[in-house]
Amino acid sequence: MMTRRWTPGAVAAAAVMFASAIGFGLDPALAESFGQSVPMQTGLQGAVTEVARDISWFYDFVNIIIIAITLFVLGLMLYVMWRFRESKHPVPSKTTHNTLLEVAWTVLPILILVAIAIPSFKLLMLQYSYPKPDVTIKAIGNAWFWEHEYPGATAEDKTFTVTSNMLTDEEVAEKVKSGIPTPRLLAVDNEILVPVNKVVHMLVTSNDVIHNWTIQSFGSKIDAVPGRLTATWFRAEREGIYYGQCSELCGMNHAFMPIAVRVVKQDTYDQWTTAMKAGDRKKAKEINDRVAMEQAGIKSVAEAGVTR
Ligand SMILES: [Cu+2]
Repeated sequence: MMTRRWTPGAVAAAAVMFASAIGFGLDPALAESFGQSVPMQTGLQGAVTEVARDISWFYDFVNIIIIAITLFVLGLMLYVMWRFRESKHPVPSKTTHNTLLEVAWTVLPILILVAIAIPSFKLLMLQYSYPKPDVTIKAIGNAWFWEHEYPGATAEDKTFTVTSNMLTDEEVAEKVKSGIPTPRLLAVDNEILVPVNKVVHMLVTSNDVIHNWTIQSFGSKIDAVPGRLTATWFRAEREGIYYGQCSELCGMNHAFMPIAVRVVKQDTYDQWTTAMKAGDRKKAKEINDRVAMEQAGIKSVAEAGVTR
């Protein structure tokens, strides 16, 4: 015999669905999830670019429409089941056509789709608008790590490359001990730095298979295709560390090739690029560690107890 009792699993699933339905954008604690997700998060990560803000708005807007339609259809079905039940309504109506109703259920969905299409195309135009860049970086996907090339304009203005590999659990533990927030599976050995409030063009390609360069808080996501150059842009308005992950299933270690972008003040960025161009990786690392500690609210190296 079939039982119709709610199992604990079904109750939990329903609770999660309900929480997701009402949870987006409402919990102020979740608004702080910039650059990475937090436990129990239901919406998108905090937006720090115009594109990401528009994506968040569009996500909420479409969700509201979806929930409204679902509730409307559910209500209609429950009403019909109750109103036309056999005991109350034994002789069914033979009505087959209703012009007004048919026009309504054709026109109304068209209007809803147009209401979705207008902001959707506006967002698409913004994503592909590519304002004049202040900084251009080339991201190269590899199985399974990212390289970021900062192209120099002249012979003196040297090109340099940052190779980022994910930190191991031991390396994460060591860095956490020094006080710098270091998330597992996201933190890398060499972060890339970009200046705050500046337009960055990210040219994206791959050395082997298709990867995808993504930073959710920037609203950036673009495929890295071998033999081709794709591009995304962002203008980060808030300093801090922003993580992303390869978002195209690329093979065995797909889950272990994170991207870490640190948004810093222009002068910090200039110091860092000068050190990198001079080939002084040690100094560049010190600048990177110092800004990481500052952004984590740690005053000095001594306070953090960083050992090198
Ligand atoms: Cu990949």
